[in-house]
Amino acid sequence: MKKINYLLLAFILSLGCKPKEKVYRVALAVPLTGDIAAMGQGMKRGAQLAVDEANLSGRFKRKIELRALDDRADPKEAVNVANQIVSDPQIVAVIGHLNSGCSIPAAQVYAKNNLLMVTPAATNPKLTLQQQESSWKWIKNIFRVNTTDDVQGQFAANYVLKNLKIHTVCIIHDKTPYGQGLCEEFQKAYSAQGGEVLSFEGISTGDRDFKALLTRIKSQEPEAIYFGGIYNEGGLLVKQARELGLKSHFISGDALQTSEFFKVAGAASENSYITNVGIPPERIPQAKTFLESYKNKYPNKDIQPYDHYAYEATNIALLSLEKAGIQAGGNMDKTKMIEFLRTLKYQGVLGVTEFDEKGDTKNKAVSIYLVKNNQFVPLN
Ligand code: ABU
Repeated sequence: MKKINYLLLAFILSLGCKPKEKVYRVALAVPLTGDIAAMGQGMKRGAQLAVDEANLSGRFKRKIELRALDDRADPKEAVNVANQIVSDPQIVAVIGHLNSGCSIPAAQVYAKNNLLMVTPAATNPKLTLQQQESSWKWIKNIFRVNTTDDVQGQFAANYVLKNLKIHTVCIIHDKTPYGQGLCEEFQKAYSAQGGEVLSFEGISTGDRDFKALLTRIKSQEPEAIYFGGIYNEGGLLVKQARELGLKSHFISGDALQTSEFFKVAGAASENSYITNVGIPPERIPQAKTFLESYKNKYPNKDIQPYDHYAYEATNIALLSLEKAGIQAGGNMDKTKMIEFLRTLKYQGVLGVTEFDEKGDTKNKAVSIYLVKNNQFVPLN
């Protein structure tokens, strides 16, 4: 009896000592809980699809794993998450973060550890500009597959003035690097072209009652409200504006191009103008295949604004691993992965991606949509 127990113990111990399977891991750092989790969860689905396809293709001798971490859209938590990521030796690259306010500080942690960062959503120009500064002592590891808010803000200002013939606006932003940054770019371009900005005010993320602000704005009679921020506050703003009888057009940016905006705003979302970076995916042949695969894998999920960006960023990181990162014995060379992307020309679901000297995509396309019956109808 005793001998059987020893054998059993030896067997259990041998299980515990079994060498761990070697894998290549891609990290995804986005909000997976909290107010904007819908967008982070969508990005996780996009990245997972890319990882699953890579495993099915048989291109890699080791399994690829996605490790998704929740930064809760909080810059401090993003740095904590970044430190967890760089302490995992099997991680080959990080995809993220969603928020510019998280991406900017987290990028330094990755740079100090030579880790490739491919950003699929953060639009504030400072993210990549910081690695051009003389104070940046580390490798230039940041690449971004989406264009930036200077481009998006200028596009919106131009469209609002020239196409919509709107000559007065009140601007509201959410005081984040994204929302405020986008509004500053819009304001600069709009004023430079002769548009009149009647007011420029900040709200806080998490605020729910905007009636006092909107009542003030109503008395200014702007032809439009331009909002820089995310769908929760944007949805509530337009809903409460309509409840107050404010008829001004409502115009905003990429973080409102989600069905979550319709859920928050209800019927008040109708006729809103929303810009997003990039070309509508339906118009890109490679994206059609992605959209079909996404629908097959996640039949009950609405695609969120950055899911195809997360898919593309993950594919680009995996390509750099395959072509430059894997050395003899399967070990990784993280610096070679970063260097590889400097000369990349990639045809994917976003069209052609090539990176400029800052690490930003050269694809500067911006689209504008009109909301009709809970659909985003492209206008350009
Ligand atoms: N691009 C909009 C949402 C993410 C950001 O903070 O940039």
